[in-house]
Amino acid sequence: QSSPEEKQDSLEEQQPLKIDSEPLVTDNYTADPSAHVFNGKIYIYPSHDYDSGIPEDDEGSHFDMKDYHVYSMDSIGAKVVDHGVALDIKDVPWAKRQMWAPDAAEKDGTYYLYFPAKNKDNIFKIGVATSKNPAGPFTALPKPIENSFSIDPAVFQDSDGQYYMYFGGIWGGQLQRWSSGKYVNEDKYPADTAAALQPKIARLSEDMTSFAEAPRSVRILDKEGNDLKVGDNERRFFEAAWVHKMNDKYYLSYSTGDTHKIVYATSDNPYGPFTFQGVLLNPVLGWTNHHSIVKYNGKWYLFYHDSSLSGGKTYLRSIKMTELRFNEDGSIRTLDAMTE
Ligand code: FUB
Repeated sequence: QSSPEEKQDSLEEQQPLKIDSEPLVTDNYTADPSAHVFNGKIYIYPSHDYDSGIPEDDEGSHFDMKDYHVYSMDSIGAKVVDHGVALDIKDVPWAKRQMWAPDAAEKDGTYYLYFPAKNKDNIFKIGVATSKNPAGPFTALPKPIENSFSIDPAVFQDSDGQYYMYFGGIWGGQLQRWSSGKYVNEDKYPADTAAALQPKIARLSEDMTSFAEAPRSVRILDKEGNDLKVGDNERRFFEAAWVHKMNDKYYLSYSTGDTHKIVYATSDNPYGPFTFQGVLLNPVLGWTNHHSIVKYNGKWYLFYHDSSLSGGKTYLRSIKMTELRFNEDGSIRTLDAMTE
C-alpha cells in the first residue's frame, strides 16, 4: 500500500496520453466545438471557418466567419450529420462581422444559440437566437444581450436548474477594453505582476435571453490562494471558458491563448474562486486551442479542434473529439494531440 505522498508523486509523474483523432467534418472548416446532449443525441455548435483572404493580425481579423452550421451524431462514432446553415449574419440585425465561438442551451423545449459578433462599431457583443429544433434554423433577437461584451459565451446548466453564462477573451476578444466597466478603444493591460484579467459570469434570466445580474469576474487562484498574474502566460485565462460539473465539483477549463494550452481549475461554487489544477490539452496544430466537455452514456468526452485538415492554417480548423480520462482523485489526465 502506498502512502498519500507516493500517490501524489505518481500522479505528478503521469505522462500525457497521446491522442490522434480524425476531423469530424471534412467538407467544411469548423472550430470551437460546443457539444451538448439533447434528446439522447450529441449536437455540436462550432464556428464555421472559411478563407476570407483577410491577413492575420493580433486582433484575429482573419477569423471573419459569417454563419453557423449545427452538426449531430446519434451516438459516439456515428455518422456526423450537417444540418446546414443554422444562422446567417445577414439575418442578425446588429451583427456586422466575425461570428466567433458559439454555444447552445435548452430550456422548456426551446433551444438558444448564443454567439459573439462585432457590431457596426467593431465592438464584440453576445447575441441570442432561438429555435424549437436543436439543429436550427435559429431566429436571432434584434439586439445583443444587454450588458454583454467580449467573446466565447459558454452556458452551463447547474443541477438546481439555474443557467450561467461564462464569457470573455483577451487580445482580439476585447476583454481588456472593458476593465473600467465601459468600453475603451485601447488595448492597455495591467502590469505583469497584477492579477490577470478574469473570465466573466452572469446568471441568465428566466427568459434565457438576458442577464439576471451584472456580469462578475471569476477569480482563478494558484494553490496558495493568490490570483494568477498577468505575466503567468502558461496558466492565466485567455479565452474559451467552459464549465462542467463532476461529483459536485465545478471544473472551469479555458485556453491560455499565446501558450496554446487548455488548462483547468476547480471550485465548489459556479462563481468561483477556482483553484488552478493543470493542463488538460497540450498545444494542437494551429494557434488557437478551444474545446468543450460533455458527458454521454456515462463517459466524458473532449471536443476540440486543430488545423490538420488545412495543413496548419490557423484560421482553417477542424473539430475533433476524444475521450477524457480522470484520475481517481478527480484530476484530469493531460492529453497530447499530434502537432504535425
Ligand atoms: O474562432 C474564433 C476565435 O478563435 C474563438 O472565439 C476563440 O476562442 C478562438 O478559438
